[in-house]
Amino acid sequence: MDNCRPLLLKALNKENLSTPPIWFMRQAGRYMPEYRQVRKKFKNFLDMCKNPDVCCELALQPIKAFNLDAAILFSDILTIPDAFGLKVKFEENKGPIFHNPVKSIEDIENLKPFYPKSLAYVYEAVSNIKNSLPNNIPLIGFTGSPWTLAAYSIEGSTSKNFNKTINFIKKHKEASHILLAKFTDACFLYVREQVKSGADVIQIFDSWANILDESNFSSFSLQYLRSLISALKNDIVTKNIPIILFLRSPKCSTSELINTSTDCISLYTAMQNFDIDVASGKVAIQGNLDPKILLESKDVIKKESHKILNKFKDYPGYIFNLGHGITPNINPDKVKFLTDTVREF
Ligand code: 1CP
Repeated sequence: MDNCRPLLLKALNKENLSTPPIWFMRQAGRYMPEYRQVRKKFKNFLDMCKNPDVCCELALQPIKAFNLDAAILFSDILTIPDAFGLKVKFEENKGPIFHNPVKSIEDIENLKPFYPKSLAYVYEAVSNIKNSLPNNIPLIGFTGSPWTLAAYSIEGSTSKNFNKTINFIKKHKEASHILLAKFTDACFLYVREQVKSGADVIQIFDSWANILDESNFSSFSLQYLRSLISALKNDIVTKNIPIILFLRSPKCSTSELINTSTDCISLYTAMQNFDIDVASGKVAIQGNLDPKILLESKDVIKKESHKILNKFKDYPGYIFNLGHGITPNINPDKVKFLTDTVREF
């Protein structure tokens, strides 16, 4: 019976496995020709996310192509700010653009309430994908972290250093905390609906943790990650769902990350100083091959993936992944080669 339990769930349970489960952040996306075929039918990327049948097709593409150990919901983290009325658009090859970004305290006070039902298209995609997957492939649902959602919502687009956002939180501290609390509640309700619809695991993306200094990370991000994870661990629907926390180079200690009560930490490429000895037995680890290695020769891919596999060989609960998402310039053959290399190790 135990042999049938999916590898990903065993690893998240901190079991030491002879072969780690493998999946990739951004495993569905522009690097795949079959994705580009579907993508060209939609001008605005979010319109594509609002079609649950298309999301199902896209989430299954990498499973069919590479026989991975987990599927991830096809959607985006910016569905929540869109549902708050900030009107998010993605034109092809451009990042997100907010038509109503948060510009003032009044904008925060006047935000319309979050109705979880307004994202029914996401939950429908979750149940479609879940119903199409074989039983041994778990489905990962996800949300952005409250901080990362707030950063996009204030900046109104992507940015190198999010200066506008950093100035805003300095100038409007109290209102920023109100915004973060609103996003935390929304993330909780959103994740809860994804779990009700069939998500087996949840990943939280704090992709812009890196732009905060130590004290701001603690008060504007970590605090809300802790409340979100604590709410999920105390809710009847979500309490047994493993949580993976991805953060881009946060300025905090390994213990502070473990103390969020997350089940797993997904290491960003540059997080080489993460203390594995402190984490061992407390959280599972996911990651963190540099996605750029996929541009190199097969020899280099093999050498670099073996380095990571050796590093985590005896770690209790290890999931093979990249340190960030697959980029559009990657050849899918290399992704297949990497997957085979990990399985043969
Ligand atoms: O297989 C999958 O992973 C697909 C599902 C998925 C996920 C989990 C997508 C589809 N986006 C995300 C999460 C996401 N979205 C994150 C967190 C992960 C990370 O750090 O990359 C972030 C920051 C976003 C925001 C976003 N959406 C960006 C980044 C903008 C920036 O600041 O640089 C972009 C370009 C998008 C669009 C998007 N989302 C997903 C895809 C396949 C695309 C490309 C859109 C296209 O085809 O035009």
